[in-house]
Amino acid sequence: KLLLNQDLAGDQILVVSNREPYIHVATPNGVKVQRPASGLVTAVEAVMRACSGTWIAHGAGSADRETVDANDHVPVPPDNPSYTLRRVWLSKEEEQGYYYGFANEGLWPLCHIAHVRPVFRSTDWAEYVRVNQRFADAVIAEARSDNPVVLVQDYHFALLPRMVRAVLPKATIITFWHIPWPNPESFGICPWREEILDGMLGSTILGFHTPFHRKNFLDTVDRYLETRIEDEASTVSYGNQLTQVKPYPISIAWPDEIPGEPDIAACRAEIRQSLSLPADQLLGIGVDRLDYTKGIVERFEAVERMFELYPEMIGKFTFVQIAAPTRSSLDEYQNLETRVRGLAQRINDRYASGTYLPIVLKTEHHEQRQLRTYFRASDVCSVTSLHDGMNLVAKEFIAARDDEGGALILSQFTGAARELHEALIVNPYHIEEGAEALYQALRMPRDEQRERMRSMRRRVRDFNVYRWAGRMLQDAARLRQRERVKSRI
Ligand code: ADQ
Repeated sequence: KLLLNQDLAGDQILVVSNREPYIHVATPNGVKVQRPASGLVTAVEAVMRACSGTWIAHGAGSADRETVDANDHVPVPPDNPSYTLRRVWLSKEEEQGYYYGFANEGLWPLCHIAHVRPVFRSTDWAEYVRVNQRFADAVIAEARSDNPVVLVQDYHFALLPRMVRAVLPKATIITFWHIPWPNPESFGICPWREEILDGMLGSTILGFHTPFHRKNFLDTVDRYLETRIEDEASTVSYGNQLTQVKPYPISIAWPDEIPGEPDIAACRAEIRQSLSLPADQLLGIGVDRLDYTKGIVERFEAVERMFELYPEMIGKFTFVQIAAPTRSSLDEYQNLETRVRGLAQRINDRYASGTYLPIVLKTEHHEQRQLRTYFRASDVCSVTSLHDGMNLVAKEFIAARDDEGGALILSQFTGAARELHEALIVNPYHIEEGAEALYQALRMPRDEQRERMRSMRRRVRDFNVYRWAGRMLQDAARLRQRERVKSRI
């Protein structure tokens, strides 16, 4: 699944991410370990299992805080340990300022153009700097040599590459930015734009999902820093440091055949029964974190508009939205939840009758297995992000459809839309277009579904998450090899 490049064999690999690959939760029977549903964890864990490195993460709410050893080294996976988990324990103030404040009220809306105003507070920035330094110190403490391979994940750690570089100049630092990168004007409103760019350019390799985000980043660097950019070689030269900036589109682990999994007909029957819907009900599905970038309001408005335009769908079509609560302590997220609930209620008040509900809203986290059953049971999956780095839900829906059935509606503002051309591509801000796409999807002939799904399945299977990790590591190995040869001359 993942061929670790020979040239990296024996090298130490350190991962830094905000979230842990294993969450320790308290239960009546003691501390139990949960695996979060995340594409990143699947991909990066494959690397860690192959090379037995160390994964450094924020131990948010972990129940084993009191019981870990003084250095906090936990062997994982619990059933068959092959690498080490090391937590950085943050205080309430640090978590508030670094995670909720600067990362999620500042950088998140800054990078996603979703017309939510970023909030920049000096106090949050101070915590962000401090926490990046704490994680950088952890990397440095864990390094067994002067040139480990460090995999830095996401917008929580923009400053860390430079901080690690200052102490370990020979380290190979690969930073992957999981969210979009905006144009220079938009990014320019950040009061600490130069510091962020300088921090990121401490990386050896900097990865984005799409060539478009990569280009925005290079334009931003060009605007605000004194650098030399070689577009063809994909490098930024800044001070005496060279950074390769490249697109690495993320994906999912293509699922193995699941023994005993109910077939599509059984999934369709199970979900319709559980929702008290008739066996032939048309079903739409949306799965997201309850985040304002995901376009859930626009998705519901498109459903409502379809009912206005095509009243024959009233009673026949139900849309199920599974929305996992996220960052719920922030005002923007509470406001969104109120709006989403209000809109679902309004549409239901307008069109419900008897036991029929046009919109079913489930605001809970679901197991991956349950999501897969919903994907298999649905006629259409709707991904209408206002802006999204990639969007893995679109790929999970495709992977779940081994019958080559179902239709995918996909926002043109997702990274996924750059690969999945056979989806029904929509502008989520254009409600009429969304309504028409939904109507088209629900009436799509089986042959057309098959044709579109078949080529999307082939693409997601071939460009899976192991390919994502493998390509980055391969580039790192090539650069390390070059350095080794140079140092021998
Ligand atoms: P996210 O914004 O979280 O990721 P996405 O790529 O869709 O967006 O991944 C979400 C994951 O969470 C999926 O695996 C999905 O199945 C799961 N999930 C969503 N709702 C759930 C629910 N109710 N219950 C259980 N699981 C749920 C960020 C970027 C994306 C980028 C990824 C990976 O914003 O653009 O694709 O990182 O780089």
